[in-house]
Amino acid sequence: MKQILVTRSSMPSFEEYADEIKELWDTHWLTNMGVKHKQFQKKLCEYLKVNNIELLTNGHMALELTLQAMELSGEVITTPYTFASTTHAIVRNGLTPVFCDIKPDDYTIDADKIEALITDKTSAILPVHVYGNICEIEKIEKLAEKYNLKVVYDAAHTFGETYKGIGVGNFGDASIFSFHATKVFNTIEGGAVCFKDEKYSAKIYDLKNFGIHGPETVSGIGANAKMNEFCAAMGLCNLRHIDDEIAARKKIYDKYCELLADVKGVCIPSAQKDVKNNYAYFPVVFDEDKFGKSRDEVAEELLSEGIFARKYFYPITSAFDCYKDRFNPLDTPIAYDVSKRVLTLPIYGELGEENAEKICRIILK
Ligand code: T4K
Repeated sequence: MKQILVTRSSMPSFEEYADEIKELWDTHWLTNMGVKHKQFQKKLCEYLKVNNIELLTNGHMALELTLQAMELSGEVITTPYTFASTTHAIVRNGLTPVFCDIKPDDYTIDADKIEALITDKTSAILPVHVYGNICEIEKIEKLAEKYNLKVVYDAAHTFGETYKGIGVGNFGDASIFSFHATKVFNTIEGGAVCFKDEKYSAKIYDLKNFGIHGPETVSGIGANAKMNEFCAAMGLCNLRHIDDEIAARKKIYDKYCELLADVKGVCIPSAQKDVKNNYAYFPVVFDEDKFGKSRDEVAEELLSEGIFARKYFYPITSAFDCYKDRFNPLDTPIAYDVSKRVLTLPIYGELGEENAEKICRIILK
């Protein structure tokens, strides 16, 4: 039986990639901010409509080192409805995540519930543009101004998106992106961060390159989180095809919407106002009482037909084993509830509308 996975890395042709990396065999310059890194950085700034971008080894290190660069302390308000990385980045910086609930319509942080969680220990808000849904930027900005808090967006899912025509990397004090193999846009592994204040670009550069300032000068206590030339080359290739990939994803997304809209007990995404979408994920939330089957039953049925839908994001991070006895998942009842009912359906450019139809047929059966 042919398997369909939740996503499939988009790749250029072998020849295109081989052509892109050919010069590395002449120069033998494979990493440490080489030519491909520089070219890719410049091209990304243009595509993402941002003034600055630092490239890193992956999205997680971009986030973890950004929090470190901002010298945050105490508590960070965030949501548990996300991938492990968001919460781990906070905890691994010695900070305490304070979990705010999400909105039931787009699963992003409920900005109206943030203020009640702010204490004299709060230093930042870390909202997640989950599935590519943009958070309530204006409300969050107002709160940050009022309480003098930093805002770091986990924009791992929002490559290429705009809000009111502005590149999503421009919001908050920083926004981090993931270029992992499973993302709309990939550099095999990779990540990046954009800052409002460019002074942080120098800080993150130190943190990703041992704090080295010259062959005999080390003035910062940095780690190693540089993007290498092969990943940057993959980025240069994939960037040439990104608009086609997003357009192909839109067709799948529209097909799912067409076939699953108006089905009782099935909640599908709705378009956000003023947002240019990248169609990163297609989350479906099942109401067992109305639909007649639970999320888990639907997932099993799909699996029996070789279709690997995924339960992103179940469990919520506050329910992880590693955080047992530390957080209470019931503090965020909406996130907890949605996580038990959500299934993200396969979506990627090469999936094809006929496969999307097949997936819907199985669900509706
Ligand atoms: N913040 C958020 C909100 C995130 O979602 C993520 C990552 C991060 C931060 C951190 O960014 P990175 O440090 O990862 O750059 C995957 C990804 O590994 C992860 O990047 C992503 N979020 C998360 C949502 O999904 P898994 O453990 O579910 O991946 P895996 O290996 O099960 O792969 C899923 C499917 O993707 C496979 O069934 C097939 C396909 N696939 C996978 C790989 C590895 C490919 O087509 N090619 C591949 O090379 O975490």
